Amino acid sequence: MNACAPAILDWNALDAAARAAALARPASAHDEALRRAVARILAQVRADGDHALHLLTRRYDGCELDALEVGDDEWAAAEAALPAALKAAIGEAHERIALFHRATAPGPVRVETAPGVVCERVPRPIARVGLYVPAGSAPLPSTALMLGVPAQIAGCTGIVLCTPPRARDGRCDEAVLYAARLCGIRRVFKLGGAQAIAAMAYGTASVPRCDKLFGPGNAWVTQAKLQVAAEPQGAAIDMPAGPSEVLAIADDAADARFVAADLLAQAEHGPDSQALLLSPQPALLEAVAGELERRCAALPRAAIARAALANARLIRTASLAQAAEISNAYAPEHLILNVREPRALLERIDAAGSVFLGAWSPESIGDYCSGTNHVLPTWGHARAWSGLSVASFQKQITVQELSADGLRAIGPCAATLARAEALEGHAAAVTLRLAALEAAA
Ligand code: HSO
Ligand code: ZN
Repeated sequence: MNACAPAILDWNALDAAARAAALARPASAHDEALRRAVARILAQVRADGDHALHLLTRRYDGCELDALEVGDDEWAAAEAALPAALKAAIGEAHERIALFHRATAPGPVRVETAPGVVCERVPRPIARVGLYVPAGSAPLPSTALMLGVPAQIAGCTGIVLCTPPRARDGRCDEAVLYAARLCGIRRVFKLGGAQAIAAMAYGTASVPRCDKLFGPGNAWVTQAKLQVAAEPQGAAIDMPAGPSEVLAIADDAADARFVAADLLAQAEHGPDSQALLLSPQPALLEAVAGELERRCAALPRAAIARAALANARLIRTASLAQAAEISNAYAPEHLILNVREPRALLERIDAAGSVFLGAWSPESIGDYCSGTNHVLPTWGHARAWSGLSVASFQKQITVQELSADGLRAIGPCAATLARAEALEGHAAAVTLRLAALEAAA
């Protein structure tokens, strides 16, 4: 009774339908009722601005706010209240995240594609960005770093952060504020849910309008982001998001306690988060099932973890190569390769948000402080999307400059193509200049 560990499946004994079921994500929460409820909130904020925000915050967050924006007093109180060890850990994580994100930031590129023809690509920051930091079951200061650091490095000038206020005192989580300030963020609003997304997408008297919205959130937040992004002139969004997920591949060298701990770390995120384990080793699968059983109840969030483990799968594969194939089909947000030769297996991986190699690289480290970003594509979107990076906060503008010789060299190519498309005006913009050059020669 109350079992935590899911049954062990043998992949090669499953038919196509059972295989599809084994890799199925939990049903999407985006039903029609949610869609309509979110549309109503968006319309309300668009029409009534701050007034609607106060009303919705009273209804959904259970608090009455004097001001929507975090003021000087609250900033100072947050800094004073935070334990020194937590401040140091946030500072240390900030440094490594910044180090990795600076190193992977796109720089300008310049290529001379023909003599006298220079093509360039220059990055420019997205001016106004809106960051959402959830606080549903617990506030996530690490998410403030994962959004704030790349925004700061990209050079975004107008950075706004929304995070829900606490019902008990109408304040924001102190660690989220501290992390935001480390990233140079000065404007934080006590807003959560669809109303926060509406405020940043449309702008109100208090909240500046943003060009692109970032960050994870619950089904309401995600639905709100999808709706504003679909509007003509609507704010852009970082990526379609779903519940968090991990897929681990382990061999006989793996310590079952470590593997189970990684699955449980995922499971405690939320009842809808997913954890999968693939292994050719029946003994390892059995041992992990035993560990899940033993450890799950001890977690403070055991009820959440237990619910999530109901969606978990322990799957026996014929080989590690087959496990890699299955993983590619699933395209997990996080992929843990807890095997003897993780680099060799990585060669076979072509779809995953972030990969953790070997016995000593738990996902928790990437969640907080190795340096990589933890805002990653879920729900199979890793087949086509990447996690957040500095590039997500920039546009890449291309530039070209031709000398007279350059135009002489490649103008005829353009004119021929223009005529093939029956676009004489295009051809003339080139041939007129070529004629002028010839006349001057
Ligand atoms: N695993 C989450 C991020 C997170 N974990 C925040 C702990 N705090 C999605 O990548
Ligand atoms: Zn996590």
